[in-house]
Amino acid sequence: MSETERITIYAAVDSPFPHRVLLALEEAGATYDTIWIDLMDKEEWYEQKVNPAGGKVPFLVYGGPKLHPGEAPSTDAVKIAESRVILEFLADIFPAAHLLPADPVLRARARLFIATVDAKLIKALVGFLFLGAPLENLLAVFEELQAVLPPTGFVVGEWSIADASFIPILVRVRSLLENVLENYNPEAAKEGVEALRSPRFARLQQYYEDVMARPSTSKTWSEEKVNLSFARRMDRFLKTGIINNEERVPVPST
Ligand SMILES: N[C@@H](CCC(=O)N[C@@H](CS)C(=O)NCC(=O)O)C(=O)O
Repeated sequence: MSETERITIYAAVDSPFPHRVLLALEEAGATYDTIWIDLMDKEEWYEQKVNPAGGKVPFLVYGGPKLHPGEAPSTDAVKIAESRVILEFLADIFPAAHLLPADPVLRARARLFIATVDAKLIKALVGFLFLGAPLENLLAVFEELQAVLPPTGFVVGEWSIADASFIPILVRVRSLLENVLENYNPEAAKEGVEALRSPRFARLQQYYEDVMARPSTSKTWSEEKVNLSFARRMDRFLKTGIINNEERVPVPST
């Protein structure tokens, strides 16, 4: 398989999972096409023709001709779901980009970090935003992740797919607390902003500055669009109890 196969990534602006893949593609200096999916108004063709296993994003197509919205990828193209799997695939097909370090110990650390983000951070975030879980649960996971950061640099020193897994959530949480959540839960928003700026999170603040200075972040982080989209999702949630296409809670009575 050559590195010159066409890459198409199906992404949604509000989801952190495709954002992971976009970051890694930018870091690899890859040429790729993005097809944007609106998860709040998802068109049938996506699940029917592209990703029949749940219609989730991200979804990567490797090979085949140029794709347009509504088209099915060619049968001989490689098709990969799950952001973690896609990140590893990109590390494999772009070895010169060092998206994973060569040292087996650092590789293991990167993978463990990703596993922790997936197992704990996402759950704590959904719990805080939609299920009434305390902000402190989310902060505690940030603290746990901060504790494994080296004194300087990225998760395992050089930027890696471990950073790709974490950055989309970190930048979303910061921005939602600062810009959007005050309209829904002003006390928690204020508390969260203050906490993340406090000495408790000094290392994470430095990490955030380093991340924001990275061209891959500025090219892929659509802050305004993400915040607008989150507000749409939150308004729907308050009316219907729908968190996403898999989770729904009873609408709180007023
Ligand atoms: N474990 C998956 C999670 C992907 C996922 O849950 N994507 C959500 C968006 S956050 C999705 O596409 N949901 C389909 C929908 O909302 O219709 C990954 O890492 O790629």
